[in-house]
Amino acid sequence: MRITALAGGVGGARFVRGLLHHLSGTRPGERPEVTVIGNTGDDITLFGLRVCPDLDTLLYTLGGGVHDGQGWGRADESHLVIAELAALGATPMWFSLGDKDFATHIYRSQLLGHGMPLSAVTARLAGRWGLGEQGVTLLPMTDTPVETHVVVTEDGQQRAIHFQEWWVRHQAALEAERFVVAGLDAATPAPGVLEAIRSADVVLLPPSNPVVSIGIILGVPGVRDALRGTRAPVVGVSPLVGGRPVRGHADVCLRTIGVDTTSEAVAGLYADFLDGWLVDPEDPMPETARSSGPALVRRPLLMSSVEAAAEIAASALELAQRLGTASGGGEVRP
Ligand code: FO1
Repeated sequence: MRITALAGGVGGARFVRGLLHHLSGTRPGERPEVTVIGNTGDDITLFGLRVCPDLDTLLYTLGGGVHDGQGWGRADESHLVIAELAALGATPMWFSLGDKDFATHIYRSQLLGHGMPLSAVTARLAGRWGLGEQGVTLLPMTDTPVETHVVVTEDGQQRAIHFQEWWVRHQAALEAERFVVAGLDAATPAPGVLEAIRSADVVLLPPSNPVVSIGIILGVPGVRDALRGTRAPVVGVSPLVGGRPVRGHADVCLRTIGVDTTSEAVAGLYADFLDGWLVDPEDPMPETARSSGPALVRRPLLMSSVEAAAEIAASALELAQRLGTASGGGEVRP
């Protein structure tokens, strides 16, 4: 069995960690292969180093090295390098990079500098974190540099700033006019991305940001068509609990693209390929949406622990199994 997930940073990583926890009960030899396609639109070059926040959050979370309180960066981190950079007067200082995290960016930048594609670099980093032993392949959505920028108005002047500056420095509080994703139209899916969608038994959309995480992956030419064409049931998990994102600024991102912060509206962004949709019990998504939209399952969606995330992932797989059986597909139970 092959499971493919599209993922952003913290929400995606916690969901996939829960999925792996759930699958760890599977008999040896029957363990599903999991391919994670990570968003690279958040990537940024800082101090001459290429930083890939979503890929790193996935690596650290799945590898057991993440700072769990933050959800990103390394556990037991020190900050000597950034302090020295500050003393030197280097900028920017609004993005906190720890020493162990710096090592990832130095190594990645060294390999990229030698001409290695990001997918191969990511595979090398995944080896460090033991992803292969867990049956996981982590793929960047593309090897081509893609960067999300946000057009903001400040003092009556419009300008584009990097997504990280908007998200981290301004906490998404600067009024955004629109997102501009440099390099996306010309990007090609990284090796294995389209195959992972086409040959999957189940495709999962974790509760990642639908605009600046999943939305960016869907914008890589060919990805959306592959999702429309796959024989696998596509099951998503709403990123909204109690009508709000659990963390991050998905509500602001949705407003910026003119979409309501509701599970129904988010499902609408995936309407052309979404087969099943998990929403929170109190979600106001109308039952009438069942007839026209994806199959709906209500269950608590707060990923308060690895076990809670595992149960959500199990529900997503159960729904996929029902949908696969209904459409005459094969057995998808792990
Ligand atoms: N998020 C913050 O809110 N503040 C930070 O200083 C910060 C630093 C950082 C460093 C490395 C990394 O991989 C992630 C980091 N993040 C930080 C999280 C991250 O930038 C965003 O949450 C995501 O890009 C949005 O998905």
